[in-house]
Amino acid sequence: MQLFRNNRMWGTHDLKSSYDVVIIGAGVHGLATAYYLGKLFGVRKIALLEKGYLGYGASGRNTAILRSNYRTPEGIKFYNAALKLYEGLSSELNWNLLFTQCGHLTLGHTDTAVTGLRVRAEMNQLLGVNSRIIFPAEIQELVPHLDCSDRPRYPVMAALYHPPGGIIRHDAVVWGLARACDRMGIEIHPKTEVTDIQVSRRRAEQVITNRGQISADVIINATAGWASTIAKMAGVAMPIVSHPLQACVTEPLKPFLDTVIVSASLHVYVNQTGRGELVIGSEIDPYQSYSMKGTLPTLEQMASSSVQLFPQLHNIRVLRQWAGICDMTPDFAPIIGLCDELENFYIDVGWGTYGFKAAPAAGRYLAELVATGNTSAIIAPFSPDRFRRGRLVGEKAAAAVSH
Ligand code: PYC
Repeated sequence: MQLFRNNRMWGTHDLKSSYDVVIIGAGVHGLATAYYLGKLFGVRKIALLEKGYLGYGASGRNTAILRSNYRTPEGIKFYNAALKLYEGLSSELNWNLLFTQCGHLTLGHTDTAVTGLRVRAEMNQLLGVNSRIIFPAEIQELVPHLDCSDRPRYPVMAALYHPPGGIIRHDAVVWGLARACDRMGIEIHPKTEVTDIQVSRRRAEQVITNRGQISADVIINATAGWASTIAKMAGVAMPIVSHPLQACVTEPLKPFLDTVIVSASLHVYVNQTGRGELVIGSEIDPYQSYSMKGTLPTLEQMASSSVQLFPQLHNIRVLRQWAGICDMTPDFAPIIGLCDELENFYIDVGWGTYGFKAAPAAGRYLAELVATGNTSAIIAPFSPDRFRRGRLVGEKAAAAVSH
C-alpha cells in the first residue's frame, strides 16, 4: 500500500493563470468541496488557496466533536447527513481518521435547560436520530467520574444522550482529504493569500493573490474567520460577526472519560483524547476579534467549570491554550449556496461553532450545486437569500455552549 507519493501527502505547484474552480480556504470545507467535485462530478481543474498552512484555521483549532443532535429539523437532517459521511470517510479515504463514536452527553443543570434538551430529544427521534433524555443514575453509570451529587452549585439534573456522537482527529481529516484531492490532480496552494477579487458584469473574474492573479469559471468562498472579509472583496456583504472561541489541552491522564461531556449552563465541554489529554473548550469570547490567542479569564473559566464537573481534576496542568475564529450568523445557521449578487460566486460560510462537524455534507452538496446547478433539499434551507426572505433557521438552542 502506497501511503505517500514521493514521501509527500500532497504536491507543490506553480500557480496557473486559470482554473475551472478556485476555492478560497483549504480547510475541511474547501477540501471536502474539492474532494466531492473531483470524486463525484469529475471536476478536477481546481485550485485550493490557503493563506497559512493546511489546518491553520478553524479546521485545526476546533475540539473535534461530531454530533447530529441539533434542534431544528433542517439542522438535524443536515448534520446527520454529515455524520453519516464521516462514518464512511476513513475507509473511503483509506486513511484512519480515528473516529470514536463514544457518545455525547449534554448536561442540563436547570429546569429550563432540561426542557430545551427534551425538545431536542423529541425532534431528534422524530427524524431518526438516536438521542434521549437520561437521568443521574444512568449518567453516573456512563461517566463514573462525573460529580452527579447535589454538592455542586449547579447539580446535574438530566442529560441529552446521543450515542452516535463522538470525536475524530481533526488534523487527520485535513490530511486525508488533502491527499485524496492531490491524487485526483486537484492543486493545493498553501501560503497563498487572497488580497482582492475583481468583479465585472455580475461575475467574479479574477482572484488576486500574493503569488499572482487567477481567473476561474467558479469561485468559492469556503473560509472561516475571514468569510466576510473575502466576500467584501467581491462586493458582497455578509450578515456575519466574528468572535474567537478558546480551548485548551491538559497533560495526559490515565483514561477515565470515554464520552463527550457538554454543559451549556457552565459554558464548557470536555473530552479525553486517545493520548489521554483532556480537550476543554469554552464559550465564544464576548467581543468581536480576529485574535487567535488565549486569555487568562477564559482559562480560569474553563478550569473552574471542568473542576465543578470533575473535582478530581483540581491539580491537573494545562499544556496549551488557543483560539479559533467563529463567523456567527443571526440565526446560528450556515450560509451555503450561490450568492445573490454574482453569477459565479458561491459561499460556504457562517459556521459559528458548528463548522467542523458539517464539512463532508457542506462539501458534498455544494459540489453538487456547483457541478449540476441542483440545490439539494439538505442545503436549501441555508441559502444566502434567506435573510432577505425572512426564512431564518434558529439553531441557537443546539449550541454546545449557550452563547
Ligand atoms: O457544537 O458541538 C458543538 C461545539 C463544540 C465546540 C463548539 N461547538
